[in-house]
Amino acid sequence: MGFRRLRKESMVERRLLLWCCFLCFVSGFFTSRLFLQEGSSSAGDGPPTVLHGRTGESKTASIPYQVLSWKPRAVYFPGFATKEQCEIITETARARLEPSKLMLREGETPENTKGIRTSTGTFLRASEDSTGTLEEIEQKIARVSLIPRENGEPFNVLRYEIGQRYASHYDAFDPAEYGPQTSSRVATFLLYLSDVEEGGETVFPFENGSNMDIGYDYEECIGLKIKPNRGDGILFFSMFLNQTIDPTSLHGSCPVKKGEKWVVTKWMRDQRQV
Ligand SMILES: O=C(O)CCC(=O)C(=O)O
Repeated sequence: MGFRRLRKESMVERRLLLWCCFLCFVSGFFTSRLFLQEGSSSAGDGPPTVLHGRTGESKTASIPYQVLSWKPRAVYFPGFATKEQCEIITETARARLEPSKLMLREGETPENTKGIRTSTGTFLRASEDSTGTLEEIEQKIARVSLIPRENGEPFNVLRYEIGQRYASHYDAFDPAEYGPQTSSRVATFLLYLSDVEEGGETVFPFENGSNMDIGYDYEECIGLKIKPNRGDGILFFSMFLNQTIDPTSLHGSCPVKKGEKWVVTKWMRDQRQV
């Protein structure tokens, strides 16, 4: 009797175990299907998306771009900001403009470098703009560059009036010329806040290695020239992937001949800035 009872009990236990395994399998199967359906929206209207990480985005984005050059690595973004966003940035900066400054090498003074950078400008943090526009632009720059927002310097809004310019220069500061640096500017995003009737192009004189062996005069506007167009942006890298300065990233702003140029610069460094 006792033996029979024992056998019956162990059969019940085995069945229970089998049921548990079956239920685990079925619930696992359906849960994974549910996740996969969430991640892949091919059944919906928009383009298909994939599962994303905690810091990723749940939707695909269409941000048009054109590679301008590989030497330096430079990309153009048409329609990066709206007309209204450009106006908000310009008006926030207008009352605060001061003569633009330069980082000085040893032996350089504000007097003997006069004329290199003749624009006026101001620095603005995204938090200083209550409309949230700078915040939106900063986020979008981080998304297209994949450089975290924390690595960006405050925005530098610049106004160039007729005849004003920025002679060709590097954004990355070579420690051999500028002394030890705690971090380096690796990339720059320029957002044009206005059109310019004539002149005012951003210029890359050494694009693809051109003009490097002619004793180039840093004030000359030759090479790859980009005409400012309100709302459009350019991203370029001043450093190679091995963290040395890309000599072809030399760039400047040609003098404005007709009209006025407004642009906002976001320099991005290899170390967090905040
Ligand atoms: O105004 C431009 O187009 C270029 C500005 C620039 O070179 C800079 O701010 O470093």
